[in-house]
Amino acid sequence: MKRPNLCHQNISRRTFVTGAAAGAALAGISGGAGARERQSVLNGEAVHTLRGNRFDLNIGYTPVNFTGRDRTAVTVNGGLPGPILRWKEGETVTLNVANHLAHDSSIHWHGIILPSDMDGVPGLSFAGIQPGGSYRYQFELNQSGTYWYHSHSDFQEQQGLYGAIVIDPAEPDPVAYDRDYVVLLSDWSDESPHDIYANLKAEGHFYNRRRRTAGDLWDEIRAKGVAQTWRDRKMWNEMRMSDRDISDVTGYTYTFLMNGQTPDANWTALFQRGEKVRLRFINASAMSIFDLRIPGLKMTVVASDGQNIEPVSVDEFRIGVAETYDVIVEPDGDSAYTLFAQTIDRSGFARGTLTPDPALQAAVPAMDYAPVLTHRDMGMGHGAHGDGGSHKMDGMDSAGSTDGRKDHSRHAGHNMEPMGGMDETDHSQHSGMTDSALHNRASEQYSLHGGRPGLGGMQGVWFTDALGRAGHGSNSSIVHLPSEFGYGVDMRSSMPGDGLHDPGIGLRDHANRYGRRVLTYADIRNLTPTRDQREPSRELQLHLTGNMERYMWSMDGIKFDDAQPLMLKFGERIRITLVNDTMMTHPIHLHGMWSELETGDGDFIPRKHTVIVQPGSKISYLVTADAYGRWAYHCHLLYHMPGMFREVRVV
Ligand SMILES: [Cu+2]
Repeated sequence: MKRPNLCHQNISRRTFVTGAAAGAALAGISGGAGARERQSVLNGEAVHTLRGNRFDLNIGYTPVNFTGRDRTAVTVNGGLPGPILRWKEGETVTLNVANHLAHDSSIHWHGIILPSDMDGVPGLSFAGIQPGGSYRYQFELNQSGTYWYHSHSDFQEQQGLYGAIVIDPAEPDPVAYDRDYVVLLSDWSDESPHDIYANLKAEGHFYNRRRRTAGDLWDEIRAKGVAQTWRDRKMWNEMRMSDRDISDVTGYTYTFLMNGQTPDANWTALFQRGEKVRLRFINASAMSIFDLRIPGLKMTVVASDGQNIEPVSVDEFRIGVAETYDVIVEPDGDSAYTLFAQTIDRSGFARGTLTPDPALQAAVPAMDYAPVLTHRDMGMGHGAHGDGGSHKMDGMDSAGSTDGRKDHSRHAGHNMEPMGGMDETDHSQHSGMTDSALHNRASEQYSLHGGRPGLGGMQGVWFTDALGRAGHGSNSSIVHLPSEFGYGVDMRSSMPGDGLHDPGIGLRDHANRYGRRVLTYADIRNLTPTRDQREPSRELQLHLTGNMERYMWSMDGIKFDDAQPLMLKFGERIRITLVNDTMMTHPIHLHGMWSELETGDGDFIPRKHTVIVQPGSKISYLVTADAYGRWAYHCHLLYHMPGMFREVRVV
């Protein structure tokens, strides 16, 4: 197998990260669409906007150069990203998509509620688009807001096949603004995605060059003493994990793009004095989670995943792969501002500029410190001791004051294996209940094989009794199925943390350390009342599982190829509780239906299409199964998707 050697390529890491050697990003624009406009930006490589209700989209190959090396991207109408599609709520759009690739292709309209055969997932909702073939998508738009589209075939998304969708509302927009920009974030690699995947399969840590050094060791000993340092190291080593596994694919191969521009190319947007500017952030990355801020500007978050929310003023927010956030900013008329999107592992950033004057740009800030994983990220519940800071593994990642976690003491059990070195920590809260005890208890109380007859076989744990109230999340026990005890699963969270109030790894102390208010899911409240006011009739507990060293990903320990579809009954209202039994942050996307995130207010439940599930944490949302057919349900990290995937079938 061909293994790329980054050293031989004579490209410095800096070149990758900032795109320092890049020339023009695109060789030319081709494709058959009619009238075009440009986003109002300065540098010539603007993303085109297509308006109307009939579109001709051509998937093809386009030469690009982001790092000084010529490469071939897979694009829509020759653009990376593809054109911005600007639609109008209430209209029916028709999209004729032609495939000029040598391979099958597809376009999935992410977050758009539509019939199953228009969803664009090969093998589930249609057959895919063959080379030289085309497919006519047609559907009615019953929503407004910021969305995006991307290929659902092979690894084409990593190669550039993505673009923004903006749907203007039929009713007057509740959000006031003077101009708006799409800000689409993505990750580009000069390596082929198949090589990246092969490298990860060969070694899960291939792109993680941040493993500890001798200098780190001495710092740690100074901070914690020899004994504690040794215990912590021993634990991580025995688990064959690295506490710096924040991202699998990093700035060592990625150049991070904003609207297709490298950090050095500096995508730039103009405003005039006194204007309110709406920025529509879309994370169209294959693998990169970003923390976004605009130094010097407060951001008022007005929409999440296309849905209007009660405005929240923040300094920083995390945007998972496939999520979208719309913010309003009111920049000072005389200053330029940097749009700064650093990756979750701080291995690189995307950057752009918002300015009243083409001659002005703002400083590019240094990246924040790189976080390390802690006990709480393994679902071991130490965060439940007040703010979690008392059990941090080093000084870098205390929980801050953001925590509103519940008492998890009744969710007993503590079974991280191998467990060497951990016994000295404070386990007073844990009863030490074993997994088999949990199994027995679960088997007594709940059916492991589907809560209702006639809805399929083995498909996770369903709870039907004493469910928590709609909007307030799960109160069910954590159950690890027997399928979670194979070699494909190297960690199980027995006391998963609260995925709602925690801003996430690397952001927990930003309020204290930098005075930044960071958005959490708990801050999000829908602008309009919850449509479906019913209580859930049953609850599915689904575990996100994996083995990092072997780079295997699954749900409930079962990879997609071996899994049964999750069967839902048309019209029913259910709760899905996701338990993250891994140390990575997974953005989970349900097609065809909304994921109504239970953030504590049953009357204003926010609707999302993609939900971040933090390491060692759980989170719940409600789903109304109002769309017949076969739907994809998966982690949106591209290289996790082959395994961490389920079919959801509404019958
Ligand atoms: Cu994942």
